[in-house]
Amino acid sequence: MHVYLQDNDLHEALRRDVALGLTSEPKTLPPKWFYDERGSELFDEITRLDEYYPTRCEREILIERADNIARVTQARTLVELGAGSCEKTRLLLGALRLERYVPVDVSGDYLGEAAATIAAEHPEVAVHPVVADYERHLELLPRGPRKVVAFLGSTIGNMFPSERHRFLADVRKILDSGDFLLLGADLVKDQDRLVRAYDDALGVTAEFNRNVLRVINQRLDADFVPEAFAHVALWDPANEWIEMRLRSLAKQDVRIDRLGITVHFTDGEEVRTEISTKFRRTCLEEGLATAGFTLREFWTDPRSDFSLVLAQP
Ligand code: AVJ
Repeated sequence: MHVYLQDNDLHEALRRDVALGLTSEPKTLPPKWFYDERGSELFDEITRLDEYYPTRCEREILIERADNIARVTQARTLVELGAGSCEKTRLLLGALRLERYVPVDVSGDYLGEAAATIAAEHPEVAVHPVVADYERHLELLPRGPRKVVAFLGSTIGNMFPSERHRFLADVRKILDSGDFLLLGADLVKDQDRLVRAYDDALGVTAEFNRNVLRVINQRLDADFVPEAFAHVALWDPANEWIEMRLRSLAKQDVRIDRLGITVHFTDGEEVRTEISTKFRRTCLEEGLATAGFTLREFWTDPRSDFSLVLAQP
């Protein structure tokens, strides 16, 4: 396993993000810190909720189009950014005739194990897991011809437009002619369905949202009371994104020992914890073109809830 990112780098990044985010006006926390062990379990639970359609839709498209992807790309190497449990890739590995699979994730905790499982299932494929941050280490990833870089699950929706454009341009730089980008992107739809997907009846997403406070408690010795914050999910029609927030249910002070700071919250004050952008085909096509890509395929599920895009340099 190649490790470009140490636990200590992550710790420093968390310190920076929390120090900056909680002293800003309005307060913010980046969504990448949801995913400790508990957070990853909660996200897993989210993907099985009735209201949360994206994972099911994307899986359906991947199954339906796997042979298509194999034919168009003739892929030899698959680089998967944010691979996590490598679950989605399993759907592709049967169809693609790969020489090499490179799952990339910021956390090596599950990556090694997931990669070993894939390697055992596909002895013909060389599996090279890489612990790296795809917003920083793209140029360190293995090159080689006939490569597909996959970025699935609509994680691209968590980036602000400027971050997204930079990210796509960076991916473009590591692709050569004959390579492809395979992108999962959630689509704009009825507002009520969108909000329900991020504010489910069982309250799993609410727990997932509050989990970032538990992560800060554990790693930075803070004394957040997660129950003292309400989960908020709202649709921003101008930006066409869902915004998740944590709303302080009272006036309160929170001590963050390892940063040596105390953060004050007014009653009702909100912390933005995530944006989840929903896309339209035209916007995706334009964004890809700006980054130097041509859209080659645009597949959706039958309801057009979610899209799987194949783009080339
Ligand atoms: C996997 C990051 C794309 O934005 O829909 C699920 C995360 N947040 N419910 C998303 C998430 C709230 C998810 N991503």
